[in-house]
Amino acid sequence: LRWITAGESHGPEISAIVEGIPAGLPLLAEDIDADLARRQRGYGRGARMKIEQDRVRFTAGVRGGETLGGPIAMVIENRDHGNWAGRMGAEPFAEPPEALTRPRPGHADLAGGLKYDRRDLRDILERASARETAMRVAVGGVCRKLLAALDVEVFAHVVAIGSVSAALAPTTSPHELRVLARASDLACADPEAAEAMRAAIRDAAHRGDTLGGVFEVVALGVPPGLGSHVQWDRRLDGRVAQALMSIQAIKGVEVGLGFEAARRSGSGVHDPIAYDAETNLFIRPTNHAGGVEGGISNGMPVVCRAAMKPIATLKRALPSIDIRSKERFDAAFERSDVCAVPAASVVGEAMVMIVLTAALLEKLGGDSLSEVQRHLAGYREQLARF
Ligand code: EPS
Repeated sequence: LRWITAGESHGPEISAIVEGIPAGLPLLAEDIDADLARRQRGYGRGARMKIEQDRVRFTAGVRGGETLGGPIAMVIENRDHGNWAGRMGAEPFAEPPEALTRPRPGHADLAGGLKYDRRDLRDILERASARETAMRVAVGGVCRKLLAALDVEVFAHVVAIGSVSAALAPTTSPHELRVLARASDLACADPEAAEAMRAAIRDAAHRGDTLGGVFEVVALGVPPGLGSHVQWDRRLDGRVAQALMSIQAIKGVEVGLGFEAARRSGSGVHDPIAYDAETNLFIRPTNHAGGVEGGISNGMPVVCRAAMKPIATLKRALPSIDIRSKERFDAAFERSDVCAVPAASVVGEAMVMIVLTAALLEKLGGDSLSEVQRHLAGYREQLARF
């Protein structure tokens, strides 16, 4: 599976190409649009999301509602582009737009300007923007369709915003978690915590500040044997960690117990192995490993978490230096989200779906959906005979 995105936040559109999805997968734009809409929602989002109405348009790789096996090309229109006439087009400017020379702390502005030698920092921030994550969600949406056809389901939920954490009973089933999270405007399965989170977001907004948080991604139905111990870049947990860490504003990733495992002794960490004679499958009473051992999925749900820093665009700006005058200023503020953790959780879901789709296709092979499904059935038979 190969994929790549293109596009600037206020350019005409953002786009993606994904190659390696087998032929014969039923795929409609509306399947993707449902995820795009979820990414746009969430308590704490800013004014830009009132302008955009993300919808995907397939421009290659899909015919009559089914994939063809070739590269799938998709575009999403940036409705805000209309407000950037003369400033964001590909043609030479009739009149040079005012250069953005004041880098915002916490953004790519300064590091990117230095690296690419751009004196108008808009050339950096337009691509660094989290607008790009809409396209990741579109690619993830294509993967969701394939995963569903292979009985794999992935969902995310928010477990913390700022200093408020969700308290979830250990008996909460993954199904309940998913339903509760979907019903919440914060993607949080604990309604009481969600109320406190909303208050914390309102409080941050009043103070001209922003908030980060933590979300968890859970993948159900993942067969054992995805990823490999034999080489560093084939380890499934390493691939999931890179995928999550690559999301704008993510500063930490955990798999299973994560950092908590370092505080416990071994007997409180490793999951005992049991056997279910009815299904002929090995089972685990606990899942501290988060479904991955030795870099290989072990048949338990894959569970990982990502920590998002607070949005770097602050109403009460932090000190910075104008790159032209070298003088100190307090950054100008236009608009921003106060908290985008619920949106990031939808992006995290997409990134994990992309990694699992790639790993499944590597394990199973196949050029058509029916061939991949046949290979999975054969592999499951092999597992039951082990
Ligand atoms: C973003 C800044 C804001 C966000 C944007 C990401 O956009 P603007 O600068 O136009 O107000 O709204 O997020 C999206 C557009 C989106 O679709 O998620 C940033 O600097 O990363």
